[in-house]
Amino acid sequence: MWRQTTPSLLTATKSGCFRLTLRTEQRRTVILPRWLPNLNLFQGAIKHQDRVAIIAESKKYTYASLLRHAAKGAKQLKGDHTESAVKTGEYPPRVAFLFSPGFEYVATQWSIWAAGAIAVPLASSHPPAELEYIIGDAQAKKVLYQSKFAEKIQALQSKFPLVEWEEIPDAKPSEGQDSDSRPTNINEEDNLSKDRGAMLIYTSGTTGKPKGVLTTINNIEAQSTSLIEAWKWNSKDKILHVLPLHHVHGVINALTCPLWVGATVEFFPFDARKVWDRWMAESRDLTVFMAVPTVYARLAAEYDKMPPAEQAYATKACAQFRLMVSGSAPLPDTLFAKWEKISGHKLLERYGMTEIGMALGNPYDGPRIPGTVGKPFPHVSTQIISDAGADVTAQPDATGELYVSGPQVFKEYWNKPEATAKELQDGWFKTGDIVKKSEDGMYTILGRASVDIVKSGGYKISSLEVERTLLAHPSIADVAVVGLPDEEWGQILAAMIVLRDKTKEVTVEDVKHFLQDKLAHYKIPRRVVVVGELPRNAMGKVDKKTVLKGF
Ligand code: MCA
Ligand code: AMP
Repeated sequence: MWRQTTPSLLTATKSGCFRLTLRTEQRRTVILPRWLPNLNLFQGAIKHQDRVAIIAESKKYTYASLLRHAAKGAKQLKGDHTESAVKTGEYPPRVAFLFSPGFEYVATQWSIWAAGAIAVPLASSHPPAELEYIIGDAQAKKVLYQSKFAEKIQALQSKFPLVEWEEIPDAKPSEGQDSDSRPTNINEEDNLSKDRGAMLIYTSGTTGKPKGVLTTINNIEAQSTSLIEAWKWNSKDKILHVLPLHHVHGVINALTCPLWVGATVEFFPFDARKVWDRWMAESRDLTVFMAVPTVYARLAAEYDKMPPAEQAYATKACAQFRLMVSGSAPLPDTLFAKWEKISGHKLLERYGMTEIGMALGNPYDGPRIPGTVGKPFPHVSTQIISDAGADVTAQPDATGELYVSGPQVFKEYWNKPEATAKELQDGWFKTGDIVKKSEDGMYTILGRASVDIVKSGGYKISSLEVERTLLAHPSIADVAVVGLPDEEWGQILAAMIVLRDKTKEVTVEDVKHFLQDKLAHYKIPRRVVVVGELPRNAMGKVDKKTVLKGF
């Protein structure tokens, strides 16, 4: 029985914890827990504390470590505001964060969620101009960043005098016994409204600059649990994660899903040869892999370079996987067949979008049909709406735009009520993708309704954004940007240019040089032609079908 005779002392320990020392007749020390709000993601992680959550650069980090960093980070974030300011309101503060894929990225993301703020992931590959746009558009209150990006951040700080900037030190791996024994608990009373904004991911649209897609805690939960059910994610899984962490594919499918169930995520910067080496390592401990078609094309090309004996070894190594998924862009039938020959796996092709998470997928158990993207995932509803506005969902092979509804569908475009009202009506999101459905219910994606959207290496690019940026080039009078079919990249960007001064020249290198500090590298055209004038239709609009033929 505790008997307090003198006031208690709260002291900070070296590891950053707090120790409550009660002055009693018999002195004892009680370690106070750290607290996290009552979110299902954290509830799940609490059950798996001793398991490895993250591996990065061969260092291992347990769920206990992740929870502790999340709780500590959340406390620091909330320190800037009163608790209620963070936790109430439809639009909590936006906290942007710039980290490479690794433990610190995840710990920071979780701490932002635990603080009740909106996580805005920034891409480390983006030039300052793209970061500036996102920080400004999201009206970020705070930007957290890893020390290695300090220089990149410095270039931005003067532009945002009201934003708070904080460098986050790298975490120590949890080797053996964790030095910090303070437990992390869930505060069951601390319920965040699940309909509040939780993540803002920027995606290109037909109107030019990227739009912020705001998803709520409910959306993230629905997107994750639907895939967990469909793909049988479980705590024994280990995924090799090679994708960027500023898009849904990398953030939800390959990261939040495994962490939801207590599985292990091993981050691995994509390099085809190194990925094969990792797969061929003795451990054979991986179970899931997912990527965009370009990644599979690169892996297949690397396989082709191996001598026959190594190829046989590589093929055998692929048996460790229970699931290999392709998505974000069309998977060519030839690549599907080639990959099956190489790995013995029929790739599970699925279809999704930043605004809706994953909508359609080939079956986990059952035939995977190349060229199709399967049927709606659990809890997803779909409709096909014809050009004339008729619902043709029930008519086999009728084409139309895909509409999607369900708990996965985002809340709104950030600060763009008109765009939200246009694309999201009565809970149905208009995807802009033209589809058809076969008699047995399998969907095929036929293409985009707009030629101004290009998919290259799995990244969505607005040709209008690239055109507008190129028009600032002093020698360029007019420009049309299109996506050319390409085996490796799906599409590659190409620019048809009209010069101000016909005696001058503009090359691909000039274009690259001009754009590299303005746009992400995947938005840079790889082909350039100079013409006297752009082909236009009777209305004076650039005729992009004719532009395509000019390369
Ligand atoms: C890079 N290069 C390109 C492109 N990107 N060339 C043509 N088109 C491109 N788009 C060139 C570079 O200039 C360089 O050439 C060389 O290729 C290698 O560049 P690097 O950046 O190193 O390429 P990489 O790192 O190997 O990247 C390829 C990649 C990457 C791994 C396929 O693009 C990637 O991670 N893509 C995934 C994107 C993604 O996750 N999308 C999901 C969004 P040089 O050496 O001559 O300079 S869609 C989504 O989230 C929805 C919800 C969904 O459905 O999933
Ligand atoms: P994003 O806006 O970057 O999330 O990209 C979403 C877009 O990627 C969709 O609207 C589709 O056009 C395309 N997409 C995703 N998965 C597939 C797929 N399996 N096949 C064809 N297109 C896809």
